[in-house]
Amino acid sequence: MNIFILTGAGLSAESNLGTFRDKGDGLWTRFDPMKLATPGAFARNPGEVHAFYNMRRQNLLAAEPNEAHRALARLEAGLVGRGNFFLVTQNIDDLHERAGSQRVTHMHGELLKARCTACTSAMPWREDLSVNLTCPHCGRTGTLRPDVVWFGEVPLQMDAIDDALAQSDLFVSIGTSGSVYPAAGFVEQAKELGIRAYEINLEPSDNARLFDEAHYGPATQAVPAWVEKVLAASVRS
Ligand code: BJW
Repeated sequence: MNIFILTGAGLSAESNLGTFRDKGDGLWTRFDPMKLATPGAFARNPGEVHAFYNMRRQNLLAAEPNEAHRALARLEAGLVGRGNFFLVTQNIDDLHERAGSQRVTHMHGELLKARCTACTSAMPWREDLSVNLTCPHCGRTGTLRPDVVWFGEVPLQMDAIDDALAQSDLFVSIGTSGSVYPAAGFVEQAKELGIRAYEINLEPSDNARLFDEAHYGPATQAVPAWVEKVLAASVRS
């Protein structure tokens, strides 16, 4: 069995990192993404964008992976030699890695990395960013930005993602509203290729009608339960 998994903010919600669009406390219900998550916003007001990502980086450094992250790491380990496992996340946190996942594709980048807009070097970064910093690679000042993918930018590793999806037997979408492309289009791609699609989310996503099967509930309960079923079936087969 070749499994392709897409994760979103709902997976890390129970690690206290919040989501983008949940009513009330979603980041994009409190902050305007057009002022914080576009290249134009960064060009116009880098200080405000840095403050937003500095706050989120500090929250991330205080957060811990949850049972859903740990279950996906167990699944990856349990499927070694039994099939391909491809995990792509829209999340910019490092909770999959800290839970033990070995191979994670971060299509929207990583909050614990900075990138220089002048020389394009990317580097690990755990401190606050500001316009006063100098790039350690090229020596220019004011050019460092969070290494994340904003609206209007092309998500990372799309060729590898498309290849892995095409080779899978099962597409599983976990904790994502299905409202941001190209990730929101993966389920349609899967269906066109005849691949079964399964959704795990707190509530039906924008694309819920496209999935063959779904389980609605908190990720920390729904994901471990599903993983145990898959691992048990893989041992029998
Ligand atoms: C739980 C739970 C619990 C809660 N347990 N579940 C049409 C077609 C194609 C593109 C476009 C289009 N129209 C517009 C576009 C462009 C745009 C786009 O999609 N806009 C939409 C608003 C319509 N897309 C882009 O600009 C992208 N680039 C692009 O398309 O380039 C062109 C190109 C593509 C491919 C090849 C070649 C060219 C870039 C998108 C970048 C998105 N960036 C952000 C910010 C990243 C940095 C940061 O974190 O600040 O990424 S926006 C934000 O949304 C973030 C997320 O990764 C992304 C998705 O959010 P997610 O994860 O789904 O979170 P939520 O909050 O929406 O949903 C959470 C879900 O969890 C909910 O359903 C809850 O119910 C659930 N939940 N608690 C389980 N405990």
